[in-house]
Amino acid sequence: MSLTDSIPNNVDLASDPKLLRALEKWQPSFLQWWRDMGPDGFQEDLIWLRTAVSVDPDGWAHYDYVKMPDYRWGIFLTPQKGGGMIKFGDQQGKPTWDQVPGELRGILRRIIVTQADTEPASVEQQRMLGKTAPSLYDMRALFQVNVEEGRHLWAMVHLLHQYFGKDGREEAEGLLERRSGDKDKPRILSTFNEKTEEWLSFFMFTMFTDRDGKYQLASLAESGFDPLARATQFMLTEEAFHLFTGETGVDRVVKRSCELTKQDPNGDARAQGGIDLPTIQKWINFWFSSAVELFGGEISSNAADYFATGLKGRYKEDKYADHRALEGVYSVDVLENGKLAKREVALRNALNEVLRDEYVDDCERAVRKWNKTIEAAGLEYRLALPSRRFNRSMGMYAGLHFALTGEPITAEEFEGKRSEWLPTPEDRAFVKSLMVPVTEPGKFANWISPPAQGVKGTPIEFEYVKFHGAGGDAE
Ligand code: BYC
Ligand code: FE
Ligand code: FE
Repeated sequence: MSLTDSIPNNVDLASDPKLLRALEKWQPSFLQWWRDMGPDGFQEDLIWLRTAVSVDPDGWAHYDYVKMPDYRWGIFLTPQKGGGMIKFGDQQGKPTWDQVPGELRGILRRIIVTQADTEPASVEQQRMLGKTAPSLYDMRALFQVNVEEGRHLWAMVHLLHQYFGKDGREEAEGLLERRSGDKDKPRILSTFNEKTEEWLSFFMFTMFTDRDGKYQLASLAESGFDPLARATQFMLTEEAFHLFTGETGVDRVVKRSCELTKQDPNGDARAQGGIDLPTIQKWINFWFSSAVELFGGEISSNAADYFATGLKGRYKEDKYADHRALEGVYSVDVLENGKLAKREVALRNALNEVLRDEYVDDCERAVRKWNKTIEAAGLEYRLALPSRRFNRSMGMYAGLHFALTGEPITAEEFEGKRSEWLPTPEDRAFVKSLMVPVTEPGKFANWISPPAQGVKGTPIEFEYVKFHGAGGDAE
């Protein structure tokens, strides 16, 4: 099968033999990486997956059983929007670029590589989870997320190959060589080197880390480099499902936790084989604080450059009145002599923080929903996001210590509270001990509630995964 057949695309690959050859050369390395570092096991099983087949909002995806290595990872750019004008920064109003402007080559490559690197990293982080899926519904969700992160890698590699020549091809190789958590060749951003060994972490990751992806992609979808804007815009259509998986996944764990708490004579969900609410809170503290790092430093000249040059905008740039952002100031909380104080920063240097604000609001919204679930169960407990200053190791709060509420505290105070605020080795071992696979259609592990409904109109009992050798048509 030729590459144009095996890769659905709307970038007219067939008419660009040089690009086609470059991608054809990269494809076997990708497949080898998928076999080595993608889901462990399940590669011969039939998974009911969504595949992107076009950019038509009403029919962009096709659902069917597919073996993961046969998944058709396609390349799609959404149709151009915004009238071909750069929307923001110093070049506002000038035509968008179809080619990389020479002077922006280095920084653009860096942005694309940073984005690209997260995609395979997340697949590596999640590679063992299939073995302990709490249901077929959840197993399918995991693999859906994994193949789509693979497609996001393809989307970025296409840009590297088409627009960055030899450098781009080398970067594309590098993306398959780094490994999440590896001492010598780790993934670029910190969170993507954390372990996700159990499903509570998977749901936290898709809730909090994929949500960083949403805000970063949306900012890149404003880019004056037109192919990047259109590639990231299409990635966002798939991203919605990843976020749904995380947000509803946590909600289902919360719901079940409440049921088990009420059922236990001592109100102890753990005694009933579930995850208690305080443990869920610790996971939130860990994963939220890890994900907020991904927005970069609070005061960042890199962010100012990305914006000034027209490469990376704000979330929904259209909603702002001033697209140059030269005038405003932003007030950042800094620590001075042990006390929090406000410091005014030129807006352009605070754009990482502006984006982080949008993200934090969105996370707050989800926490309110989870709390509604607890309230409906009649329990008093409430979940909360920690302060964005809590447990940071990048940016200006790194090396300092803050309580969950954001108050400055000493290193000793922090250490004294660590086991109350963050997952302990015992907590992790306990959560892992609950991870027993459930593979009977329609059945769910004890620690999680079923979802409200099945995927795309299917019943919850639908056979989302047909195991190889399980008989008949699974072959
Ligand atoms: N870990 O000015 P600063 C997704 C570095 S998630 C390690 O503060 P800047 C997905 C930084 O590179 C979305 N290093 O920050 C989710 C710089 O290095 P140099 C991913 C970090 O440059 C789930 C230095 O610290 N997309 O799609 O504004 C599953 C100080 O730089 C970190 C993007 O990231 C960190 N957390 O960087 C699958 C979009 N943070 O210059 C997928 C592209 C900062 O000192 N990236 N550094 O060597 C960017 O726009 C920017 O690079 C950042 C912020 C947002 C990461
Ligand atoms: Fe992605
Ligand atoms: Fe994602």
